[in-house]
Amino acid sequence: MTNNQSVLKWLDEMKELLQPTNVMWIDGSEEQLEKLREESVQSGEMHKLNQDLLPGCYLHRTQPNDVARVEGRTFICSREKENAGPTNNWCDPQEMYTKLYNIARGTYNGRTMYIIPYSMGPIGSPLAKIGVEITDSIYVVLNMAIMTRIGEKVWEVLGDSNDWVRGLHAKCNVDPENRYICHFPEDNTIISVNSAYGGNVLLGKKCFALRIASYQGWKEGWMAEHMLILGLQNPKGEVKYVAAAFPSACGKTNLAMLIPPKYLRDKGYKIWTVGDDISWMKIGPDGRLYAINPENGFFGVAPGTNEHSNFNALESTKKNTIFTNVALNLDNNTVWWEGLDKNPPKNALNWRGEPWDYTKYDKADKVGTSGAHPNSRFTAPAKNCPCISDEFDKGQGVPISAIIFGGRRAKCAPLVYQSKDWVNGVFVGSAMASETTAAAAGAVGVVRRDPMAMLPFCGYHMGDYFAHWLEMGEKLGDKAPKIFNVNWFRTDDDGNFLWPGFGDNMRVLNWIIDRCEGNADAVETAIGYVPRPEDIDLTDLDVDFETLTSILKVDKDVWEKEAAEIEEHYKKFGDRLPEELRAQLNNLKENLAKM
Ligand code: OXD
Ligand code: MN
Repeated sequence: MTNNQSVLKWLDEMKELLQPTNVMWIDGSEEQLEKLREESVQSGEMHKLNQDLLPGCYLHRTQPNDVARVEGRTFICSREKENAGPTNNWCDPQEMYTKLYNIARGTYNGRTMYIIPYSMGPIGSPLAKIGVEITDSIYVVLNMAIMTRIGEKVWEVLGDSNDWVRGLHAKCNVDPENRYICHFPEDNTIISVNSAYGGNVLLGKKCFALRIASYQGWKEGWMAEHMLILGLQNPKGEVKYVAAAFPSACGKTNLAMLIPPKYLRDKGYKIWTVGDDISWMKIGPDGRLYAINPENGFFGVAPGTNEHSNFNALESTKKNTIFTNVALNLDNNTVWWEGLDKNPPKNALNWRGEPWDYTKYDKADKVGTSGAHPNSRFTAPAKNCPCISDEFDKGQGVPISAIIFGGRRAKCAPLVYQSKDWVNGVFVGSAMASETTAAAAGAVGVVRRDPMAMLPFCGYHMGDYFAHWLEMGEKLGDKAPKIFNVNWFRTDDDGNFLWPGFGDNMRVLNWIIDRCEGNADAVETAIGYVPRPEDIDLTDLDVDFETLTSILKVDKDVWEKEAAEIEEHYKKFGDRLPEELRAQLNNLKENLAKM
C-alpha cells in the first residue's frame, strides 16, 4: 500500500463516487492472484481449462455486444477541441466527467473495488511510467497482471510523486448505449465505462501506453508509438534493433516473432522479440534512439495463429494464459479457434458458450457461425515466448537502427524502399495506408490512411504529432534511425500474392540492416531508395528474378494517383500540417513528373 497523498485523495473521491462494498489492494503476489482466479471460477466469470495440457490457463467470454475496441465511442477530452484534432472524437472535459460520473455513480455497490498499481515498462526503468487502475472486474485484474508489471514495488518507485495516470474502469451493466472510453490527456486520466472487453478496459495498453503516452511524449520530448520491436542477430552474433508500425491485419505479431527460413537459420540468423505492439522511445546519453516495450505480455488475436503462421506466439499461449472468446473443446477441456489446425472439435461450445456445430461454419458469416470470435484473443506472458529478447526486461532500452512502416497495398508500394532522410521518412509514415481485405466488412481494396498506424491511438492533434516527429529528427541528427517502408502484399492481376511473406520477410530485413550499415546497394527512385533485385537474397526461395523485379517496381501512374490521394488526406490537418511535409509532397510530385 501507499502513503502517496495524490493517490489516496483520488481513491477517496472514487470510493465516494462508486460506493464499493469491498476494497482490495492488488499486491501482485501469486497467493492473492490465485485466490482471485478461484473466486472467478466459482462465480463463472472464468473457466479453468485442462491443467495438464494448459497449466495456469483460463477461458473467459465477454458479452456478445462487447467483443472489440469501440473507436466511435473513444474520446480525447482535451480542454480545447482543436487540440484533439480532426482524427479523434472530442468532448469538453467537464461535460464528459459529469456524464461519466453520472453513469458510474454507485455502480460498485455490491462489488469489490480492485486497486491495481502498475508500471508500463520494467519497474524503475528511466523509460517506464506508472499508472493506477481501479476496476470492478477480476478479469481485468488478472489480465493486467499479465500485460503489465503490477504490485507493491510500483508504490515504492512512485513514492510521493504525482506523476502517475489515473484509470477508472467500471463495468456498470455493459450497456453498449452508454459505453465510453475517454482520455483526459491534460489530467493524466482515463475513464472507461460499460465495457468488459480487453482493449477497452486494460487501461495500460492502448489508453495509457498510446493515447495518453503519445501526449506525454510530445510534452516531454519522447515518442510513444504503435510499433513492434525486434532484434535481428547476424551470424557474427551482433544484434541490431528495428521498430515497425503496421495497421491491423498486416501480420505485426508474426513479424515480431519471425523464424528465418532454414537457409538463413543455418547461417546463424535469428530474430529476438522485444515487443509486438507498442514502443516507447527516448534519446539516450549517446544521442541514439532507445526503445522499450512498455508491456509485459501479448494480447494477441487468436484466429489464424498456428504452428506454421506463428510458432512462437502459439508456444507463448501454452501456460498461464487467459483466452477470451475462443471455442471450448468439451472432450479435453482445451481451446480451439479457426486456423489453429484442420480438426475443429466435434463436441464444443462456441465463443458465446453455446453448443457449436463446426459443419455449419460459413465464411460469409464468421461472427454468427465460427467457433471462436474473429477478434478472440489470448493474453500471454511475454516471458513464455521462446524468442523473447534478453533485453526485454532490462530498463535501458535497445538502440533502434531502423524504423519500418508498412501496409497492405496490392499495386502501389514496392516490397521495400528506404526514405531519403528522416523528414522524407516522416512523410512516408504520415501517408501510410492499407487496403481493406475480404475479411473486413465493406468493400474490398478501399484505401484507409493510417498515419504511423496511430490513427485510433494518437492522443492529440495529428498535425502536431507529425511536427513532433520532425522535431525528434532534428534532435537525433545523424544518429537518427533510417526509415523504411515495406509491403508484403503486392499481387498479380488475379489477386495472387507475389511475395511469400512470413519467415521469408527476413530477406528484406537483412537488406534493411545492410543499408543501415552501409553494406547494400540501392537505386534512387522518385519515392526513395529501392533495392536492385540482385540485392535481395532469393536462395532456396520459390520466387524468380522477374517476379522480384516486378514487386520492386515504382509505377508512375499508380504513384501519381497516390500523390493526389495524399494531397486529399493532408487537407484534413489544415494549417497544423507542417510545411516540411507539404514540401515533401510537392517534391514527390516533381520527381514523378520527371519519370
Ligand atoms: C491491437 C490493435 O489490438 O492494434 O493491438 O487493434
Ligand atoms: Mn495494436
